[in-house]
Amino acid sequence: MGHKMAEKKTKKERKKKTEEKPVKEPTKEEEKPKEVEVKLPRLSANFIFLAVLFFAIGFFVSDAMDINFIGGMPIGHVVNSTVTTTTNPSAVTTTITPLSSKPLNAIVLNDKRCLECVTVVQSLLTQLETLFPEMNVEELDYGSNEGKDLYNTLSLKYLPALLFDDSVKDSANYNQVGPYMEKKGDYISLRIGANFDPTAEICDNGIDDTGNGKVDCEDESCKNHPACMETVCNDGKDDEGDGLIDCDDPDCEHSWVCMPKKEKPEVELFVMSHCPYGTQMEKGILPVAELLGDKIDFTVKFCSYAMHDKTELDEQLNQYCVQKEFSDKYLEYLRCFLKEGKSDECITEVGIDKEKLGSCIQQADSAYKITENYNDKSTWLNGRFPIFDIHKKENEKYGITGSPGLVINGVVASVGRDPASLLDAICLGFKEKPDECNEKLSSSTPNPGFGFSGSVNPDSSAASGTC
Ligand SMILES: [Ca+2]
Ligand SMILES: [Ca+2]
Ligand SMILES: [Ca+2]
Repeated sequence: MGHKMAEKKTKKERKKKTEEKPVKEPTKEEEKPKEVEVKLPRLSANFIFLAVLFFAIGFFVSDAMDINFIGGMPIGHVVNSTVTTTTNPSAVTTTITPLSSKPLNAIVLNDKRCLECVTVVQSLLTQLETLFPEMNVEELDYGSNEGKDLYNTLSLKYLPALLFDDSVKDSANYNQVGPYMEKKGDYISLRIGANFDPTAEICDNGIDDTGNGKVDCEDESCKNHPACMETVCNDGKDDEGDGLIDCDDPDCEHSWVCMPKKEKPEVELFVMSHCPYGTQMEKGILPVAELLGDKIDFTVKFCSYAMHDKTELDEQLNQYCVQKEFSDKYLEYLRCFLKEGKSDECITEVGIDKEKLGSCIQQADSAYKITENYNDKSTWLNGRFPIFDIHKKENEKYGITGSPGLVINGVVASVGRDPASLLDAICLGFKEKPDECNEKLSSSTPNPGFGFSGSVNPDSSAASGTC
């Protein structure tokens, strides 16, 4: 059955579901800013500001969606509405005791539904206040009429906006921020790489933000928001509350955990026989294959090219033929081979007929031109890797590009390399799970390479490397 390959969705990605809770609509009384007196520490301003500013650049730029750039350099970033809102912080006017004779007025136009915006503004203000101790800041919320008017008048798109009077140019430290300022109507705006669009529907706040009568997930624009999707496809829960659980929800259509079920699941593991991450996966899956026995159809297949020279080609021919001619001895052979990679000893130990094996190897070698291609470097992949074409068709079908790659019932699965995770994954492929699926196998991830001792941290790169 040519089942379409599943889109790879890692567990982490699927778990990305936002955990924010809906918040209440801002109350009317908050629309008018209140005045609060605060004292600021007298810090030596410039370096701190710039240091923090540039720290913020590095920190925020990575997932910026729409950043304002100044001289090719973004100076801050606010994530957008995919994350929810604040717990109603009051709009506040901060009055600084003027230290110079010239007053400097600034307006912060923000949206309290955007928690990140509030945090970023707070930290920016702290920095700016050290630069401009004489600054009077008025904070306006987009939710107020005044805020909305200003937003529209200045044709702003994203919030927060930091807007200064012209008098900022007379400030002693203007040269520190001048390059990051631009004219906006009657104001001078500090470009902070904001990207919160206050006119868009916020998908998880229980409010019809755009006034089109459609709240949150009902709004078309929220279709791909995590709060409006079945984000975990195998937890037995209806994540977004549309009445459809896990694989019954079309959102899970491309998740590998929703693979077609079979009476006897087909498990294809693609490796390079001497790839340390391939052997790692083999050590993880071996107890599962041994446990499930002929309740599954388990085959080790090989990548279309080798990275570990002729030894690897020979061993892959060897294992191909052991599986073909002595299938009931393969797992035993593999368990032996994975200890130290000693094929000959293992063939003897497991009691495989060497003559019969040898003739299979010879046949396969000539049919698939393994040695012939090895001797003709012009056939090598990128001139570097000899070709191993026995499972070429399957490699192409599943898009296998390295070792290891796991396919269950024709769907590429993204699974940890410990026996417990692999058992769970393969058991998802059963129409009816056998009792073996309740078995508790080890959940420690085997070391890469040969040998059964030791394990690695499942979150480390040693647990997910590929050849
Ligand atoms: Ca909403
Ligand atoms: Ca679910
Ligand atoms: Ca659902």
